Amino acid sequence: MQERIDELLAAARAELSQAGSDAALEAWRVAHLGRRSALTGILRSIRDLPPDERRAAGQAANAARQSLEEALAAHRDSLSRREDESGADVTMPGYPVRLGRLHPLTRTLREIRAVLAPLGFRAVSGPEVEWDRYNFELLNIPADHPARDMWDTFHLQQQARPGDLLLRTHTSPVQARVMEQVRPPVRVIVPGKVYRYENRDASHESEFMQVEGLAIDEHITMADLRGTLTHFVRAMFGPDRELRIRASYFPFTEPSAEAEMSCHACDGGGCSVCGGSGWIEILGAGMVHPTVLANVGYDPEVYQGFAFGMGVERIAMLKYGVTDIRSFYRNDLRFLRQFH
Ligand code: FA5
Repeated sequence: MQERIDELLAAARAELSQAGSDAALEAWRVAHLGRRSALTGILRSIRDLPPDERRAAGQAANAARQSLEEALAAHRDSLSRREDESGADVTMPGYPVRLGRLHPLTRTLREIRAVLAPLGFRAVSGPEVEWDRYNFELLNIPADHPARDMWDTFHLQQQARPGDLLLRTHTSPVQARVMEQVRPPVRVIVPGKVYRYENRDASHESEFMQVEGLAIDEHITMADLRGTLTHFVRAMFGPDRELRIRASYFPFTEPSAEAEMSCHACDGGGCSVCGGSGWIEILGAGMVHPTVLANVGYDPEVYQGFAFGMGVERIAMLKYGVTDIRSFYRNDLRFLRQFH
């Protein structure tokens, strides 16, 4: 009996400490001291006990009742004192607290990292203000190479020269930085901001994010690239996605490829998301060019590898059905609140 009473007391006290208004106090009183409360039930059942137990049980239950009544009075008193001291009505409901959420690009970036990390890709970073040497030269794009036109560059000096500083136009310069520092095997991803002197439109930003991937070892082939990217699109967009690799051109890869996945909106049948083709381009990739390997001191006869570079906003647009890339950077809460 005493045990049951102790339990009731503990529960009632815990509840009382949460009561912050007159209404809550009254509800508590009815629940714990009212006619239908457990304690009143115990008091009533005492007459059914054997005579020699009645006295002790009666005393215990009455003492419990009294202690709860005192606790109630004390709590009521402290509530009204709190109100007096601050001059505020502490029983007034508070302002609702709005929970913050992760930005859709942060979520996409985290998801990309989470898909690639188990394959052994470690995330590294590099500078956004970069030397021409890393952004272009070491990547097999010497000065005056026509491929420089593929990246409209913000130069930090008047004229583009090999020793000049610029805002990196892609995350690929970090390939060279990593390879200069470590010996193979290499397996890294590089998430980061990149900048291009471009007109902004629904699918182009002048400041956006990329994730670069790089894997170098002794026996890496196109099949490894294909396997990695197939795993990536299935993990990001569902197990039914197919990967298609088409020939492309980047000066720092040979062969170069454009990876496309079967459209996740129509399953490859053709719709407005994929422009009717059933395929969506998701990234540029290829086998690292032997010249790039030699530039960083790797022997291209011994080591090979693959690299890829994707646009994070473009992946997020596909994932969330966003039709204008600029929405990500407008800070419009009506847009941002859609992403739970
Ligand atoms: C590159 O930047 C290469 N560095 C990618 C690469 C890495 C190829 C490693 C081979 C090996 P590209 O310019 O195509 O390639 O850009 C890669 C991705 O960035 C595009 O597929 C696209 O998703 C995204 N992207 C490019 N330009 C913009 C832009 N203006 N706004 C938003 N995203 C863009």
